[in-house]
Amino acid sequence: MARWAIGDIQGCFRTFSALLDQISYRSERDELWIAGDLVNRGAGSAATVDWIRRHPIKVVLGNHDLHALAVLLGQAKPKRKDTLDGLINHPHKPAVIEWLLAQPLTINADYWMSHAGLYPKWTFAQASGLAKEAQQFYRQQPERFFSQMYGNEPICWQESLEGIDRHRFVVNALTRMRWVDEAGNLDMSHKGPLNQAPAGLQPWFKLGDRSKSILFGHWAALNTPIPAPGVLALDSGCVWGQHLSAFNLDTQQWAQQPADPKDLIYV
Ligand SMILES: [Mn+2]
Repeated sequence: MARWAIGDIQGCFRTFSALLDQISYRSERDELWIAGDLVNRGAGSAATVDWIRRHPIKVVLGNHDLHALAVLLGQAKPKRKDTLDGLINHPHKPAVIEWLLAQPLTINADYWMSHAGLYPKWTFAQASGLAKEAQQFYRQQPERFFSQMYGNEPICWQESLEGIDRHRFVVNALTRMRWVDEAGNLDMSHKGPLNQAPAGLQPWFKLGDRSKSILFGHWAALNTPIPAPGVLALDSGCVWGQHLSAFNLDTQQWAQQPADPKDLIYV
């Protein structure tokens, strides 16, 4: 039995399949964790979702998956570079929506995983509790949540936050965060590499709870698999023509599959 974690697939289904072959993944034997952004920008969003929802995978949702939900629920228009048509016209669209809504935003086990990482002011348990609260809210009132999900405010956590503002902050921190200032304010405008730190900001993983190792994706420009001790960066820029990575949770080995050109639309 092996346990592998894979980063941002973003619809690169051919590359994903080749990576599973490379690591000899067998669903009846092995465990697979996927760090979100299953869909969008690559050619095979629907194929990726269809394969994952037929297998026993530990998935967390990323910002692109939540955007896909907003579009599928009619609460957002597709953006120019979106590759969500296969999901929008999916013959089992209601089942796809139901499956996406049922996937968590964090996994809290011997490793902790979310798409963007751990907000420095939260413990692992607190972050996972807030994630469940947000998910419960958007499962119960999907139209209300997804029509108001977009936006960067509030930029800092306060326990007193309520309603949509509270859940928007939680979702932003878990799926879009990169740079944070000393006070815990999120900056959503910079995406660059570590050596281009914006003034007054540091990457989220310089601070915070390290009682277990963290798996995350979302930040392809980091270009380094272990940017801090116990912090495992799984997004190696597949959809931008680089690699899809898998990390073995037990042996700490990495496997990399070069992006299949047939998956790529914007390269
Ligand atoms: Mn992302």
